[in-house]
Amino acid sequence: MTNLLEIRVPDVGNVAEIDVVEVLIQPGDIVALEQTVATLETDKASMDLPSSVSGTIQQVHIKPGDKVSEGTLIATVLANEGEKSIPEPISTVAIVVETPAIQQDTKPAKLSVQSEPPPKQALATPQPSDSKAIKAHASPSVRLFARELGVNVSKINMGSGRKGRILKDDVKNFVKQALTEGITASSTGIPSIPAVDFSPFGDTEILKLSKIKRLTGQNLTRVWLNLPLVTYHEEADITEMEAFRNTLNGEKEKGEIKITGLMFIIKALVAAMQKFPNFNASLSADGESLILKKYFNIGIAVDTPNGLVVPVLRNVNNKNINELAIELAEKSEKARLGKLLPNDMQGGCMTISSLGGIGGTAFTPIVNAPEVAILGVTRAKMQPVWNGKEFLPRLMLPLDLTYDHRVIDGAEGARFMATVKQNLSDIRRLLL
Ligand code: CAO
Repeated sequence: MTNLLEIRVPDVGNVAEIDVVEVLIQPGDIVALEQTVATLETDKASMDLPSSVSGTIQQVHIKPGDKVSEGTLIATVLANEGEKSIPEPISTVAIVVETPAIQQDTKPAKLSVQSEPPPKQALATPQPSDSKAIKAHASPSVRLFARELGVNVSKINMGSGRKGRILKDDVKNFVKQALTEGITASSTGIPSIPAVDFSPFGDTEILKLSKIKRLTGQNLTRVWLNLPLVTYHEEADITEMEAFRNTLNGEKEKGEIKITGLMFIIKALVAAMQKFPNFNASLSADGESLILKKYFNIGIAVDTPNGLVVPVLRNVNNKNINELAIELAEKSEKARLGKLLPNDMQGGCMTISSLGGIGGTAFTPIVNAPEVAILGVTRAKMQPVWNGKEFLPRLMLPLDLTYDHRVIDGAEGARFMATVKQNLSDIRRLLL
């Protein structure tokens, strides 16, 4: 024998013409007793309509936009064995009043207010008080759903429901977007830069950012927000190194890859990393230990038409200057043609960002986390240097070291750079 029961709108206290804003069931759904089947809304309040029976939905008699009142048939349900429809009034109808904000003050006749658990920490946002969260138009079940996922509904600007009401799908989309975009300044509670209409000031054109630029931007933001960064500036006298480099290049056959100062910088850096193992390390995700690396791979920031990429030169300690020059030429060419594979850009221990071919006197590069430091290089310049007796013209190379201050102390950074400087000023030291 079939046991077909009905879900109807209970006694809602002389309120007629209540809007149906969301229907949460469809034929075939299994509903539990008290499970929300629809969200109703009056001018003043929003309420979740619970099922008065458990079983399988046979037919749904309402749709969003309908108007209902006490007794309106909501759905017919093939009830579970032994089930009887609960006589009205249904025990609890959860209600949220849109304004004013304080939910507990609301005492509509015959509707009991369902108290909801305190909100969890919102998804990457500081949690405003719940009374503020009520500003967002969402039913109690949607709020509860949002809380279970750690989402603060007040962060969802506009829902897709009637009059901008936030629906379950809006919460799901918010979570999806947050997961896809990763961390952003606004998701940390830092106010985002407001959108500006530039049209009053003149013509504009929209240019879509390349994928590399968008990914780099996200990564840089993540590092900027997570790492306490310090940049230390130093200068190395590369007069002798430059003379040696010119000699080497003078000996090269036509068409052979020339050696730039960068190759010596890579070697000088790795020699310093061998002396200061903290620079060849990454902080563990829990921030409690340091992972020391026994290999020496150096990333080189390469400027390409699509944005910045960082190919990695592996086991640099085992390669000579010429091998490094050839490898960097190949990898930077591949980078500019967009042909680098993910593997070409992985496994770096420290990165060099060299703007020396372009110019500059100093800059503050951002660490390529999970590495702990990055070396910036700008243009070498002839300068008068005092040797204790006289000024001599010396070729001075500006260097900028940015480091993660959680791992590297200021004095350690200064000592490291003193070693890099020494290695460059007297490249015989690289033989030691
Ligand atoms: N001082 C003076 N001259 C320098 C110099 C320096 N610090 N660095 C390079 N030069 C000279 C080179 O000797 C070369 O001169 P010649 O043409 O006379 O031989 C010229 O500048 C061009 O060098 P280069 O840039 O082609 O070669 P490189 O080995 O120094 O650098 C690479 C290679 C791939 C790092 C570079 O081409 C590049 O892409 N740099 C940009 C990196 C970047 O955008 N960084 C910013 C990241 S933001 O953090």
